Amino acid sequence: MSSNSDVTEYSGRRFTFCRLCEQLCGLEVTLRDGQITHIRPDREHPTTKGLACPKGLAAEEMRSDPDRVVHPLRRRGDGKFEPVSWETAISEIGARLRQVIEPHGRRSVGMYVGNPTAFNASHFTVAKGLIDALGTRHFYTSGSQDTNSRFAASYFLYGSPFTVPVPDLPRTDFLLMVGANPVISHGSLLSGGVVRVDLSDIVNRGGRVVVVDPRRTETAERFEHVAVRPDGDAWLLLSLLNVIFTEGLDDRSAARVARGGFTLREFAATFTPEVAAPHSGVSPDVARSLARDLATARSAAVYGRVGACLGRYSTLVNFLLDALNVVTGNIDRPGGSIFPTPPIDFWAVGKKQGLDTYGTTHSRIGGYPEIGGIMPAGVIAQEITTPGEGQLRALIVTAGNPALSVPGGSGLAEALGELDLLVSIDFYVTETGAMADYILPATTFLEREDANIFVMPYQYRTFIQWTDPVVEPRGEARQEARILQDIADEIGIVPSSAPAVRRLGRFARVITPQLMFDALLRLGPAGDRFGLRRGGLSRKKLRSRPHGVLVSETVPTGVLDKMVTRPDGLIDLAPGPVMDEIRRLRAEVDNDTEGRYPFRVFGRRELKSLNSWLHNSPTLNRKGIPPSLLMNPDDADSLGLRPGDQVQVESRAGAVQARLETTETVSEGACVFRTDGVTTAPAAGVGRTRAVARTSTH
Ligand SMILES: Nc1nc2c(c(=O)[nH]1)N[C@H]1C(S)=C(S)[C@@H](COP(=O)(O)OP(=O)(O)OC[C@H]3O[C@@H](n4cnc5c(=O)[nH]c(N)nc54)[C@H](O)[C@@H]3O)O[C@H]1N2
Ligand SMILES: Nc1nc2c(c(=O)[nH]1)N[C@H]1C(S)=C(S)[C@@H](COP(=O)(O)OP(=O)(O)OC[C@H]3O[C@@H](n4cnc5c(=O)[nH]c(N)nc54)[C@H](O)[C@@H]3O)O[C@H]1N2
Ligand code: SF4
Ligand SMILES: [Mo]
Repeated sequence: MSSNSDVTEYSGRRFTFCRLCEQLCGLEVTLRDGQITHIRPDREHPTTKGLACPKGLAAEEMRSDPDRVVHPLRRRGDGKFEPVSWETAISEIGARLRQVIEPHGRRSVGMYVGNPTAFNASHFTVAKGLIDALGTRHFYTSGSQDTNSRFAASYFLYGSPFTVPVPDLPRTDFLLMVGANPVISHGSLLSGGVVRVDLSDIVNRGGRVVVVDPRRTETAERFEHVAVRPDGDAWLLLSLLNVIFTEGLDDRSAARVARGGFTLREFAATFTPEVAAPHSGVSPDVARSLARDLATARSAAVYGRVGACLGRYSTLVNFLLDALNVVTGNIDRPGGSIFPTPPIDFWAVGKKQGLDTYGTTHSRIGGYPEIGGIMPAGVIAQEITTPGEGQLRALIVTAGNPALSVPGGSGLAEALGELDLLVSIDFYVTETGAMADYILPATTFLEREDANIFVMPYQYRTFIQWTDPVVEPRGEARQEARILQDIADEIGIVPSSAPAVRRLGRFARVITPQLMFDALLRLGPAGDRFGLRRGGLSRKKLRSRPHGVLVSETVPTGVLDKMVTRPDGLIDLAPGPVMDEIRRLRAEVDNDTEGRYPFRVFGRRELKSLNSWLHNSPTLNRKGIPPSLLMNPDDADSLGLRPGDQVQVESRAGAVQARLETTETVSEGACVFRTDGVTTAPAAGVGRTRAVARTSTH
């Protein structure tokens, strides 16, 4: 075994981890003369123990893909791209940024930071640093599409958007899982092992896993399924609270950690299972026994993910998930919902720097509150096209494909064309990159060092792994932190969120990401305190343990006082804006069922694709699979449609065509897009859709 220090001409094995999704599977990479010949799951990896999925194992295909961008590209007058040197690209981008900034100010520059930054610590840190140094409001991330409502709920509950509980999978007796499909997704805001295996272990120990989803998903199929109407979760969760309160099943000790319980009880009073059923699609009997089982389980955890973060009440839904954890006495307790305190607590650092904000500014368009400095990506198009002070004129997109991934993508793609400058940092010419003035080639995860920093706050086992690069970057690919640093240099700013670091000017570059990592680790809870604590960790020590270090099988509890940053130190179970959402829900007259758009549509993931990308690998090859729409056979019958029909799906946002598949796994009134290989599908959100009209038959 060796640490992966020397990457050229090496023959032998190297250990690293996949950075495509949050499971972060350990990989064993075999090289001959510096070339990768095999990738296998790492059998000695402490948390993933020799398991991985086809995506990670195909990482070399992605790396050596002939379509990959490996040199900086510049758009020519005729619209085609030509290779240019890094020097030219960076200095021209700098000049064009200055041309925008001089007349219009730094606030006319923005960034969109995509999903893969969650697996690249230095990348996100420098990107956020660049935004903070510019002082611009135009900071957008893929969080708009999948997580920001979770963060908002945390802000209202705990005082900080960064305080997010994680279900204690290794110890829980009862897991209620809302809108998540970890058998395919491998878990999100949930990491620390092979999630599928840890879920099965709950059942093997005699516990239960209940999946609330409008589709009988691969996860629901394996465990217990409660079919909910899409966007009906708030009704269901309120009815669970109703039963728990009226039957006196709530844990009285909750009052010690939370305020507002009485108000919440009053709000829940009208949401009896009978009242909720038509909206949630869950029968009163099922809701009642679910509430009782949840409240009386020895330990229980309520967890929700992307399905809980979509729809019209997503902040409320995320709030209710935790409210259930609190009133059943399961917050911050073994087997309940817990707050990891990882070896490097990135969020704690962010909190110290005052970055865990909500509503300190609002978007120019729509007046939406920022969360952690992030604005909703749905406004980007209008921010570009609407003249005025602070109009968005130059955008750097890094590791993202907003033209496909953001709701209303086609309008956004058009608006991107109006920018004075668009830069895409990516290793493909994506739908977004196709509109760019420059495409700058990034490294793949096999070509860069890293640690599991951003996933750590969501780990139910305390685990840390450092990896060096496994191979040299292809062509001229560079790491994003360096690319963004170089661009920042050109416009004379220091890309850091810390004002003290910005004051160092160019000297700030001596504080490398590696140095920062080492310092944060050594001073953190598992660190060696620079020699003061024997057996503690440092970067050097991690490099000598290439499979990573399992610091502890379980996460310590009893940390709530550190996590709640509200002034009175109590969790708020009745925050005003969230209670207003309950009023809005109650007042809602659900016209849509009878109206123009009777169906509710959402997306579906496939094992072998990843959001809008990863369609290029021959083994994963999902190209050529026609877009399809899944629907309950009864719904299809009532519309006179048959499987295989080409159908048109319309919503307020637009229309797409797809081939119809019918399946009992989809609840009535719901329809599901397979989003893989589909370039025209709407974002995987809950939308409204009109009667599906047949456009041709088979
Ligand atoms: N149609 C559709 N829309 C979706 C989703 C979907 O499944 N389908 N999923 C939703 C969800 S949950 C999310 S999180 C968002 C994601 O939204 P985005 O992050 O905007 O989109 P991704 O498809 O994840 O695109 C990632 C891009 O980064 C590139 N990339 C991959 N690795 C790296 C890297 O290491 N460095 C750099 N610089 N680039 C890299 C890929 O080539 C790809 O172009 O999309 C949401 N919208
Ligand atoms: N293979 C693969 N793995 C991935 C990804 C991928 O594209 N492919 N993407 C990665 C990313 S970026 C993320 S964020 C994670 C997501 O991880 P998960 O959240 O675990 O996965 P999703 O497939 O988004 O699951 C959302 C579920 O919500 C359901 N749903 C839709 N609407 C509703 C609703 O109104 N109520 C309820 N209760 N459920 C609803 C959907 O049917 C779906 O099963 O996966 C990651 N892993
Ligand atoms: S993409 Fe597959 S191999 Fe990579 S971390 Fe996720 S589950 Fe593991
Ligand atoms: Mo996501």
